[in-house]
Amino acid sequence: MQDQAYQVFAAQQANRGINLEDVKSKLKAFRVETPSWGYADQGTRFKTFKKAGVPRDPFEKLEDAAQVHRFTGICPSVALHIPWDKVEDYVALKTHAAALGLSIGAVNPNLFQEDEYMLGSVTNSNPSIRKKATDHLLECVEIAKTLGSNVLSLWFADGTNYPGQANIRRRVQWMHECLREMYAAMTPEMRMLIEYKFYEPAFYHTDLADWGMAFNMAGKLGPQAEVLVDTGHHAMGTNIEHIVAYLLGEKRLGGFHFNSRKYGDDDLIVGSINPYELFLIFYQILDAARDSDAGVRRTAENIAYMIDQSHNIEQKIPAMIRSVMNVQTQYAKALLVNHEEVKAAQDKQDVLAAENAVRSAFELNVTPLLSAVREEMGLSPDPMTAYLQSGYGEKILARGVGGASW
Ligand code: RM4
Ligand code: MN
Ligand code: MN
Repeated sequence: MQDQAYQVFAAQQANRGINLEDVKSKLKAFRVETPSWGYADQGTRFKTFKKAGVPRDPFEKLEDAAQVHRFTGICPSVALHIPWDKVEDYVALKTHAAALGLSIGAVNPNLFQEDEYMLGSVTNSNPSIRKKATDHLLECVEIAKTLGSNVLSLWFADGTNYPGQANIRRRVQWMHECLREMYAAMTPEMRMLIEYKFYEPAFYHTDLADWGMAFNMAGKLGPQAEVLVDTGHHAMGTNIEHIVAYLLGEKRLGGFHFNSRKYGDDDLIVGSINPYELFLIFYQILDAARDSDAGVRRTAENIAYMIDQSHNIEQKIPAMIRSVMNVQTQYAKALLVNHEEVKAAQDKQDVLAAENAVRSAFELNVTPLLSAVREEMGLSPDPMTAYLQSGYGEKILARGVGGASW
């Protein structure tokens, strides 16, 4: 049955002028990183519901992440948040990851948990608090070195709640000073990814509120600093794929945090709200991967794809698998855009044909394609069912209630 569906699909794609072998090899090479904190208990500002089976420490978070990789085959790295994932012995953590077939991905310094940071971390008017924040950033560079990670991913909760609360221009300078020190400590292989968000926890202004501010900060720091786009960090109605295209054109797009949002920074399962947006993001990236400028192509090929999600009410491992599958589905659809067809329509200034060339790829059913790719990778064609039937979800119940929060 599956084979027949695949044959029909393959014939259809040959007719559309798509090189399916190329599509399949890109799907096999695609990787997306999962976040350690997505396996922990998380909540809203009202309540964190405690679940049975939640990992109790970073070692167990990696064990859960290994399950996502085992069934999807495309998630071999895990992002850490420090100090949420602080351990005595990072070499032991790295060894544990390797034994599970994983590596440590982005190291995320956390500058929003301690009382001193209430009025800012790297932007605090108190120099000793800025020093403490900078020391933490430097500590994270060292941890990344020990873990063999080359990505430092920065998000700052810094901002103010009221007009006049602080000097906005001065705060940006302070942030720049701290980040300059961190940048100088990085090895030449390391990348600093700078994330922006327009509100929350601060409600009047955020020091890095949008892509332009992150872009400007990255530009001031140097070529190893790039912008990270978290899909949940924009005002309603923002055209995220436009931001993506612009950053690609400027060779400053470093990575993504994928998640879905309906209203705010909701951190819902990727692709659960607006899968078309995700598809259009991938369309822009794949278009840039064909650019005549080698630098743009290189940027498009070096994007760090990550999930940044929190699970308040759902089971965490299957929720992560669902997100990974949804990302893969939209990537697969975007790989089926016929760029020559789009280009021909653009050259003729045929608006309807151009829009149709893009949208029609989104409307294709890629299930036969993904099933075939997974089988060729030695995986179950249906990772979700395979996980649910594996017994892992039941086995971890023995951990009891009261695992790690965040
Ligand atoms: C923030 C931001 C960061 C993430 C934290 C947990 O809103 O998205 O990337 O590390 O949440
Ligand atoms: Mn994020
Ligand atoms: Mn967020």
